[in-house]
Amino acid sequence: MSSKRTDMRSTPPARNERTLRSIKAGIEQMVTRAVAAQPVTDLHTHCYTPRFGAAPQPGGLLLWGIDELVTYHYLVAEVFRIVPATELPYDTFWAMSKTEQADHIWKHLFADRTPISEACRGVLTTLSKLGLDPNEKTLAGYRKWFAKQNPSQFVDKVMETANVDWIVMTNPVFDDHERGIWERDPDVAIDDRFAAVLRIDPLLRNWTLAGKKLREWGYNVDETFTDRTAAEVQRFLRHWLDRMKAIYVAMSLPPEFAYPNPAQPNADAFLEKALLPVLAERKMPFAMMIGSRLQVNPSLKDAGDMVGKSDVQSVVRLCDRFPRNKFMVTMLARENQHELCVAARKFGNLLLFGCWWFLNNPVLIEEMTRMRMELLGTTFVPQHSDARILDQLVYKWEHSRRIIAKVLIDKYNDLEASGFHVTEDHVKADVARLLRDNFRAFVGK
Ligand code: HDL
Ligand code: ZN
Repeated sequence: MSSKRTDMRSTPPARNERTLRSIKAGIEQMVTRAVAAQPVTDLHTHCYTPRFGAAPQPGGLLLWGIDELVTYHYLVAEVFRIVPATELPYDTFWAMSKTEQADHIWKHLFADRTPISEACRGVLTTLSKLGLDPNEKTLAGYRKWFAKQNPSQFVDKVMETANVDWIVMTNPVFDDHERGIWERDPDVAIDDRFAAVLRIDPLLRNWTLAGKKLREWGYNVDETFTDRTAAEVQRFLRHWLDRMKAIYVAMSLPPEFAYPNPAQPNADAFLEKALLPVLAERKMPFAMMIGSRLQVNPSLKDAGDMVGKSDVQSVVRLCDRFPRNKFMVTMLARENQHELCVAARKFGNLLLFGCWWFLNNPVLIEEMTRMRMELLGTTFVPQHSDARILDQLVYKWEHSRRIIAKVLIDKYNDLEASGFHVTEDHVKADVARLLRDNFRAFVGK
């Protein structure tokens, strides 16, 4: 038998318990260090540059500080489970000032009860990481501290604390208030800490409303999606992509989203004749965030949305029929995650991202990250913060980094058990792909 065959069949030297233990310790150290050190590009947030105006300025879009943090809509939903609307009518709560709402939430969720939910724990992590004691019974002390902060400097402080190198915004052009700011100040997003994203939900969720607005803005579109309408919608898209210098286009879509959808010919035509040709021409991704059933309880306002199971095969058909387009997809239902992972194995133009909204909880982040890594290697983006309040970047990334590190440590130990030697170079390269480079490569930045 040739020596080559003998060499090929040699097995790695048996490793004794002590060796395996020191390898495990080494891996844990390497991963923890690399994950903490790797700057994150946060590909989906609702944060804004300070030029959009900052809270508490009326109409300021950059939300930050303790009162915004404590009145985050996740916590509004949670406080109404403790003091129900039968005791505190929704309108009474909404008529309160921001500070009164925050005091109400702090009392019931943080002072009178254990703040054990993920959204509550997030506030505590943020306060601690900013150097504050999260055990206060009232917000007075925090308000004094935040009053000394300046919004733009606070952006730097939060980015440094969270180790985030780029904050990708969500810019809903059909929102009259935000569009007005863009029209008055075309350079409003000129801030190298931020990137803009053109968000256009109504074009698929409510073509009648969208068409009416487009006509008001001077775009000659019809009720049906004629070729002239397609050309005008393309002109609209190009105008705002250029004005915003957007790096991708995003939509949040209902669980019923389907492609093709014979019941909604305008929706199919919008994708086929307007959006996807423009994006293919610019090699720009289309981010579909699928599964949000809006306003199941309108009295909760932003907190009134919920989740529904979606159709992965519609994503499969889009990836298959539009091979020149790039699709970033996240789905809101836990039940969709495995089928979506398998879909990503079939299409290189599909990039899965994040543990979105109701999935952004440790138990589900761990399950999804393990599933994705075992099916996709490192070819996905494990997380985005979805931060609405700037300060949330601190906790959303502190919490997710820990879980991503935990999964990586396990997977590297599995590799070592198979005889593969994991080096620090492997770890650093993998972590960079997951937290920054996969996304930047997909948007060409
Ligand atoms: O539509 C979206 O982008 C969602 O992320 C919503 O903003 C949602 O309300 C949210 O804040 N999720 O975290
Ligand atoms: Zn969002």
